[in-house]
Amino acid sequence: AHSRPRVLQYGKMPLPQLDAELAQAYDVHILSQESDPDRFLAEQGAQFKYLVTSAAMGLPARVVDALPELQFVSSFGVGFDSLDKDALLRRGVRVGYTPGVLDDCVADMAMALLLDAARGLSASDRFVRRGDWSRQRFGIQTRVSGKRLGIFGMGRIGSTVARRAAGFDMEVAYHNRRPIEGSPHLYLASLLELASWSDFLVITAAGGDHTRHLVSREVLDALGAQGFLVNVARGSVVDEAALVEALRSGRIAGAGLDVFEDEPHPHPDLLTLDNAVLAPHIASGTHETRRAMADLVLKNLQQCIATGHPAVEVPWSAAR
Ligand code: 8YV
Repeated sequence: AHSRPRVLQYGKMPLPQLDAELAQAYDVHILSQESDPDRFLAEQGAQFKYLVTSAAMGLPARVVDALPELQFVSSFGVGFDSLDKDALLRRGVRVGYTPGVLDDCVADMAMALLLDAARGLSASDRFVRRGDWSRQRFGIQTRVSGKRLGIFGMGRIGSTVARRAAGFDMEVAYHNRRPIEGSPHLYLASLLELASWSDFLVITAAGGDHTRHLVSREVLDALGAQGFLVNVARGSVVDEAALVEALRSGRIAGAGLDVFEDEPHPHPDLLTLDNAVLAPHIASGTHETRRAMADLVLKNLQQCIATGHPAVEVPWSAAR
């Protein structure tokens, strides 16, 4: 009988249906569901050429090192900062991921957080539910339309946010490692300059060592007391303790956050701040987008098994 390829799944996928589809097509072992994952790796690690994971779960060097025959990783997500690049490169493992298909939904979420933070939507919902409406007035909020939107990280998602902003008659500027050729938007050479210029600063830059804590106390002070921060990228890009201080003391006006330094554990003080809108990393979490991401995870895996290379692979994997 034709035997299905063995696939090691690092843990449950961000779309439950995908777990079922993987189990249908492959001989899948879910590492996180083994009673003793370390022992399982030690005993059976050599039997796996293919591994499936997600940006949320990542892939530590320890696991890569326990899989001597590993050839290919198919990861669910556009971010690959949680996958151990050095371990994978050293071993020549090719890595597929899912860029492009989530740009619209992540950009929609950036606008939702921006509008919510500026207009106090979540705070107003709490106000109505508490019964405060009949007792007091809701505070006056901040206009969005026509304001300045700064984008840190002008990639696929950043430029999709810029298109959304045009519908709100917003002026757009950006900071990026380098200026984007042909971009109609103002390029500012530093994040500090961008923050000073912006009414709203939206983070759509990749995570990882290069961007760690770039949104610092200094950058937040440049954004200023009338300014709002929106982060739909990675919590690691922002110094979360500095952000809490800036929100608490009113050195910035508010924030809309889908990502945090230590998920699923936002800084505890964020939970008490009424000028922060908090979401549990759901920007890509629509039926349509998670389905498209799942399809790309399956396609990358299938194509790699058939041809030796994934349909879409991370830059450092493809560059070899
Ligand atoms: C995922 C993400 O939902 O794509 C990414 O990089 O962060 C999100 O879209 C999540 O990480 C699950 O992998």
